[in-house]
Amino acid sequence: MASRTNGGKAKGPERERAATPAADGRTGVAARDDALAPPWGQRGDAITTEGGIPVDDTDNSVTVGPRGPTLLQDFHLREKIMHFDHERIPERVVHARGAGAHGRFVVTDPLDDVTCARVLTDTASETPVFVRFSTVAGSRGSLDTARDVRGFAVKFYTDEGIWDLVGNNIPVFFIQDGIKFPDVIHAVKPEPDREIPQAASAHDTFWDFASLQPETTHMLMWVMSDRAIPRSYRTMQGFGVHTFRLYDGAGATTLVKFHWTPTAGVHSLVWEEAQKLGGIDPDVHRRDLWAAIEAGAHPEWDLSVQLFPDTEDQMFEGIDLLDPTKLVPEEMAPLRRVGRLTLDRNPTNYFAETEQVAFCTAHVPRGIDFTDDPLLQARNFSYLDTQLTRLGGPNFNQLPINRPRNDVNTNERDGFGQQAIHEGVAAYSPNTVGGGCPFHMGAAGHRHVPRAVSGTVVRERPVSFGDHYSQATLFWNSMSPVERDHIVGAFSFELGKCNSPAVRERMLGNLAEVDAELVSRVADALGMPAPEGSPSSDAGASPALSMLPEAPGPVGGRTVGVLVGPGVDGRGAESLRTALEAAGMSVYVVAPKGGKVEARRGTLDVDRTVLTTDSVEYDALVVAGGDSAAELAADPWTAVNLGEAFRHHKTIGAWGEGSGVLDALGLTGPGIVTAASATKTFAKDLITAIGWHRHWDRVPVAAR
Ligand code: HDE
Repeated sequence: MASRTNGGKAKGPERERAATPAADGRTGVAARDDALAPPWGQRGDAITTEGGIPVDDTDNSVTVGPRGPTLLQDFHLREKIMHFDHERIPERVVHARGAGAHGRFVVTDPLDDVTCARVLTDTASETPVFVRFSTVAGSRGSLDTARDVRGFAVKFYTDEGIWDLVGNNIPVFFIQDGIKFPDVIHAVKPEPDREIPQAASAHDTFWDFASLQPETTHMLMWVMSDRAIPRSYRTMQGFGVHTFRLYDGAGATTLVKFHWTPTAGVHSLVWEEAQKLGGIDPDVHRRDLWAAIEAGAHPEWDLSVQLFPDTEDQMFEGIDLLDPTKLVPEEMAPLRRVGRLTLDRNPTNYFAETEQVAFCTAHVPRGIDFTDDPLLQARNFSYLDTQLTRLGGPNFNQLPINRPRNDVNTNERDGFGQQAIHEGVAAYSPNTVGGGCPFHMGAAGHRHVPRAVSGTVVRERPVSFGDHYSQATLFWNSMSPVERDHIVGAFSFELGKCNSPAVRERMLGNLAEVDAELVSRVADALGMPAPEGSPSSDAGASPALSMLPEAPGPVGGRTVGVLVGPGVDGRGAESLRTALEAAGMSVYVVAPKGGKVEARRGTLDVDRTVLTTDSVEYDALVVAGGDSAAELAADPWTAVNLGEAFRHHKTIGAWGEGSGVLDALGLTGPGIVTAASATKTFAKDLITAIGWHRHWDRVPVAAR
């Protein structure tokens, strides 16, 4: 392979960057795939112009005398500045803020009874994937922790062509018809006169729209729940949202919904924590994904499907499968596992891969087809169209990250940014001068399933899309008390930020149709009367919708801060680090000052100081034993941060003298783990406690 001088990553102070050396010996990035990222743009050791002319000096412009005017003949200066001036492309209209990673998908339980798509049936091969997670409303530089839906877009490079499953972390959507998408997005984006607020739905225009468009109500319940403030991209579910259609080799069809289930469990932040974290580490989700992959804690999801008979009315048990504001409870249509997605390689270059990746719902391989869901139909147009502006022309599929891995042979030619040098003269079908190529694949290619469709051309919603509240009630009914507290808190926050009393009043009217307790608690927080509604009394509940774990989950990729000071039991801290790291966690020693801290015996390396970190960056805090405990107890930082971790229901641990710090602060109850010394049992108890994610039964009051 050609030599590269600056393709590697510099070692930085951050642990995630100093992690596992990659296969090619560089730190931080695994060997890149030359098929996807050809190295031709960075070949040779010497600096050249874009035209390959070696350049004498890139630090000084050509001038008349060292202090004189700059000459136009300096082609290197002009090219360098011209290129710089055009380094940015338009950010995505929605989902501008994101993070991506490479990985693979393996079929474990073939779906060959319902589809001929090899990506869902072939257990012998592994499909390369690129996944991009995102927020929706914020701009590219906005914070990761905004209350928002998260995008979960998967590009499968199958050997039958690209499959893009462009989903979200919430199984339903705000609107039923794609024609409403510009409206909902204009409403949630910053208000256009002053362009605020950034990456926030807590403002009048969003709630004005939402209150007038009751089909948003079910989705609003999800967005006001903790689902909209995930702990990590690794701990989110993903959903294809729409109902798709599968077909087998004989043309028999089945309707399907796609689900991603993370093996790390489904976990979120609490709102106060999300707000603080957005300031302390606005890149937290990006960093977390990157660091987990570098550390070898490869994020994983199971792909499952819900299958439904493809009946003429495309309904299932009274639920209109074409309505994207509805889900089908797992209790009614159980998940059937198909395979496992593993993300194991970080991008080499953010722009080339994560920014330029172009997903398109209309990219489906043979065996997968669409339904008439009007939101999906509009998306099939939009994702192709948007790239013309964003990626500058019709050849965006030729960008390395978007290229299929299988052979491509089209009659499309030319256009901006054409990379291919097509041969021959017959860019048309049928032809004889090209030997008839490219020839038709017939039934061996993708085909839209033949279906009889008839009707009157209308511009109207189907009656079966008319129920906007019963599944919102189902969601509320399925929540545990703490999850309900958080939903009430979120509605109270968001509507509390609306200036218009009429908007708040209308929204309360909608919530009254969901649940009487919900509306009375939100109205109470707003200091407004609660309207009466007539919520569905038989909406039922779906326990699968609750996020509360039934048992401690995996702790790989979790973070623990160990609070230390001079005189700390350094050996204890080291042995705790070893045990927690063996379980896949990252341990950070936090001290009043940087460098090394004097330990009881020897010294201990400090990772972060009280000036550079905060409890919100950790899943658990542990107070170290040793003589440092007295000093820690007297430090206001300790009290504030332990109090915060306690309020956020996190695991808190202490050993030896460290336990006295917790006693002095009155921190007792579930999720508080103490021991005389930092033994293996102490580490094991901490791991179990962290596996619960949060200890909701700690305090009776709702954590904000
Ligand atoms: Fe998107 N959406 N969307 N969307 N969407 C885009 O495509 C659009 C919808 C989703 O990481 C854009 O390439 C319309 C539902 C994700 O690159 C754009 C409608 C769902 C991503 C677009 C919808 C999504 C996008 C912006 C209504 C969940 C990020 C740039 C008909 C199932 C993909 C781009 C990535 C991105 C349009 C509705 C998810 C403008 C018109 C429903 C995850 O084309």
